Amino acid sequence: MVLTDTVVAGQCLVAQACRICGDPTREPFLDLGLMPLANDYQTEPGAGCQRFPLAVWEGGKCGLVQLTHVVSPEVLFEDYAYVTSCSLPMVDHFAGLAGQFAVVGAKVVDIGSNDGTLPAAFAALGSIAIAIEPARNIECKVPKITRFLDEVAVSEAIDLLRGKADIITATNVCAHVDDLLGFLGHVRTLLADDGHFIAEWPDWGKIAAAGAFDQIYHEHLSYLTFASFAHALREAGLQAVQLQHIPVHGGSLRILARPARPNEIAPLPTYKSLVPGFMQAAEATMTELPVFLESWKGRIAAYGAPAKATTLLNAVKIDEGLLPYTVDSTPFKVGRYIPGTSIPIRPESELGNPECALILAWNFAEEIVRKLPEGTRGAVPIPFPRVL
Ligand code: DWN
Repeated sequence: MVLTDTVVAGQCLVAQACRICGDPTREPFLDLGLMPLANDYQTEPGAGCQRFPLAVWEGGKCGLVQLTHVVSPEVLFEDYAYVTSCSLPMVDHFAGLAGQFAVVGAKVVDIGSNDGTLPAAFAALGSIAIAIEPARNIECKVPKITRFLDEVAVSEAIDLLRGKADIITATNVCAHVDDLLGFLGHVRTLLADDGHFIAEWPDWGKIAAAGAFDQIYHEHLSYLTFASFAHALREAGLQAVQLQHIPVHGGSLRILARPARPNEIAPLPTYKSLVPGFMQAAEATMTELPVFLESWKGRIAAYGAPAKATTLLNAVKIDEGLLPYTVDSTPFKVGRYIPGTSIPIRPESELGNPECALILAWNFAEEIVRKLPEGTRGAVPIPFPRVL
């Protein structure tokens, strides 16, 4: 538990200060009210699901955009619906990442590994790769420590690898961690002095530019930029040495960092608020989406049941009247409903031939458009609802 949080309803805490710079909490710039958990797929239409406050505020010093409330990670991640390898573009993406950094014989630890697609790619290139992942329901392709990253996981990893890690990867996990400085401290402890840490996350810069309010859900506690993450790294004794902009998940950042040298204090990047632009784009989409769907009523279905669709559809109150069904490649999701709605999830083979398919997994629109049958146009809700 982070000292800045106070218990509200047992499974949800209220943040009292910025988890990176300690700045006191401020008024949220966007409050979506009580929202379902993004991966809480129900077996009954419109079944009552747990709802928690979902609102975002922007810190002063480091400018970190973050949620006002923190839902317990045990509730969110120990029984998890998302499976990396159900998105083939992610399998290719992680093969590319391993291809760029793998070294034969290197000790690699992947944190928040889901089904182990990334460490398996490192192992395929001769590295010795293990995973640290809390989900108990997802089978992992490499040896796995089933825990959140903590002291015990660090010592178990060092035992398993017979030494510290040469490479630590954390993709789409740093935004999900409440005690981010503690997390990075464990990374520093687990990392060899000449080791490297690679982190990836959806870039708040891209989210803001696209008005992608659907990326706001309870799993995403922080909306990181290079500036706020560099601030956190420094607090943990790590130094960024490389920054890459990568296209995955609507535009992400990849940082390569190493242990900071004694007395090494690199200047922190400056930060300009992106909130006004974000709000303008998000509100435009929130207004247009029901109009767009009304214009395609009876001729449109959806494609994908990503976590982000839960925020998109609940925030704009879209239900099966406008989107009669969606399809998804994840076996666990098929036969269930998008949380908080009565929109059923069918297998991809049952898309049929609607005149238009709204691609809710818009970050994979390019790949999914190629899968659409003759006569079905592809459309995306973000940035701004439009036919492709
Ligand atoms: O941060 C997170 C990211 C990494 O993954 C997690 N908090 C949760 C999850 O977010 P998401 O569910 O919004 O991620 P995706 O990767 O955008 O989800 C894509 C969805 O689309 C999956 O359910 C699989 C599905 N899909 C499909 O049905 N056919 C994807 C592709 C590429 C396809 O061809």
